[in-house]
Amino acid sequence: MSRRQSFLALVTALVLAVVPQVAIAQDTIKIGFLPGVVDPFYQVMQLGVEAAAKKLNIEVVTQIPATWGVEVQTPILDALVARGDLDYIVIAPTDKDQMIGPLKAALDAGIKVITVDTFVGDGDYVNGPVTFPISYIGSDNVEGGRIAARGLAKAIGGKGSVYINSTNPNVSSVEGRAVGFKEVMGKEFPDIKVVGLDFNLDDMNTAVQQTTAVLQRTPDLAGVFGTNVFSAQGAGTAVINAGLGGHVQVVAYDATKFAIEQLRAGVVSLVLAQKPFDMGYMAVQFAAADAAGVTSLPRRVETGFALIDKNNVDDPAVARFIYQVPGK
Ligand code: T6T
Repeated sequence: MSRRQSFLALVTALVLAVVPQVAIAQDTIKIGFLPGVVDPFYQVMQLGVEAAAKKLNIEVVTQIPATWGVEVQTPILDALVARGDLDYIVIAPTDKDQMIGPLKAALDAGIKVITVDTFVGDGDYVNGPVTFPISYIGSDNVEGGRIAARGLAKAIGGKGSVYINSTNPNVSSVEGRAVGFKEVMGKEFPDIKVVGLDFNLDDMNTAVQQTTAVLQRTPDLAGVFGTNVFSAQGAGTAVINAGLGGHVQVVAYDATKFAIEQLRAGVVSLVLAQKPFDMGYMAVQFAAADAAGVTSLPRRVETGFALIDKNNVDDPAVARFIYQVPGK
């Protein structure tokens, strides 16, 4: 081999060694993560997103709205789309109808959509009215509402008046929870009456005021279902302020520190922990798999619950699902 031939052979070998890395770099995707609001549930979801992104070497741009609502989430989504460098959006839509248009615009701009925690349309991305998102990854919230109803019915001995404090209408997650709760109370517990459902617009102070008013006008109130972090915290606080802890039972969706403290104090009888870490982690994995050409990703993934009561709260297998954010 001449010196020139050996030089060319060396250059070719070097190029071949470098090419695979170039190919990987070109395949890299960038994801926008847009949850519903700043709260412990979505903060844990963010941990899942970041863990998967680190593992898969994917860049994520996270934007968390300060308050809940279409009017806050839409401009943030539009700005993420306008960046022009995102391939996927992982989003918890804050309204099942009003977020369809803004998400369709993202898709038209070339950004694929994965919904976590909440969905658009009816959540059936195969046969439903909205089919463009890759997948819905989240809780089966109607089933969660049923579980909450059975838990509350047990805690109050199967009779009395109960009340639901929720956040906003037209949000798939909390709407499903109230539907499942009322369904079970109506079908399985003839001696329990659901006396009301209020929307606190994701504001804990409003939830306190609403629950306080219901406690005052319903002397036989036996239980309250708080359908999310702010609702359950507000409901629990109102019960404590009225000196009715242990008399009026609270079932709390979302395993916050507050809910667990009140479980230990006997104010809350059941906590439904969702799996936000799993939702975030899987959403990033799904984006990576879709980008790699996987075509059979499930269009709906139910992540399940951990049900926490005073008997199992110290069991590490259950306690690991309490929402824990380092430094918070
Ligand atoms: O309950 C969660 C979430 O599942 C829901 O969609 C909105 O509220 C929370 O983020 C809790 O604040």
